[in-house]
Amino acid sequence: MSSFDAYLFDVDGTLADTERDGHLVAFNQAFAEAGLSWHWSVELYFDLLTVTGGKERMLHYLEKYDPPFDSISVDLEDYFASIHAAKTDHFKDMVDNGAVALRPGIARLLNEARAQKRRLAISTTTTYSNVTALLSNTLGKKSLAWFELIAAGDVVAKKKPAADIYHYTLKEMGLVAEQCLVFEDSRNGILASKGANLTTVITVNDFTLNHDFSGAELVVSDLGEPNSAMQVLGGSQSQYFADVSVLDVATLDRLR
Ligand code: XBP
Ligand code: MG
Repeated sequence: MSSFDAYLFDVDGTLADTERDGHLVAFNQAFAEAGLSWHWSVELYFDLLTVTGGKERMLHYLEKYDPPFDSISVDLEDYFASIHAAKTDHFKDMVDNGAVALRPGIARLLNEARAQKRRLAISTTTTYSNVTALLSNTLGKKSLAWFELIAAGDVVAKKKPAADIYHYTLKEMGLVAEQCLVFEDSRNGILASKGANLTTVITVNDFTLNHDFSGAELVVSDLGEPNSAMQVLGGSQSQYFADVSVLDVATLDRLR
């Protein structure tokens, strides 16, 4: 059987459930500090997450919800960039204080993949420093070197659902699509990965459970741990995983 040469990981919702207890809290802290009366609820954030990228999400909120805003005269791009920088600091502080844990099976699979010489990369919309904070605080600083590439945030012009971040990752690593397996958690994520013709495993979470994952080869609850089986929820190749309770390097190669 052939095997995947590289695993490409999304971050938010895939490596960790960062949104509700991380990004959302950080956005609200940054709004309050900036003197804005904005406060995003979990329900509202669920809707706002359809737009990827924190700066883009704030602009979308302003345009769609018309919230109180008396800074009309400011350059919106600069203004949101400064709020976003403060939000990023808050997010990193939370991660540094252990507010976010890796999802089931992530550390296990990363270790197995390294032991079996699979190449690893991150392909994400989130800000670069959020990724390094998350990895350092969950897997240790040394884990940054496990990833050949951390492709993040504004490194590409168009964020997910555009496929740019995956095209960028393939080009930087000298890979073709057939060699890679992607891990994503959302509709925007699979649109991006499939836009680059990449085989994709979806691990759902509370925010994305009901998303349309058409095109995914495998949709699961999580990667599973020996003491906590994952559930297969769908995907075009799901029939090959009926006997599987933990996704590891060997079982994932069934997708190749
Ligand atoms: C993640 C995002 C990010 C995060 C917040 O999407 O869209 O915007 O919500 O991080 P994906 P930033 O998981 O598909 O990569 O504020 O740094 O953008
Ligand atoms: Mg995601």
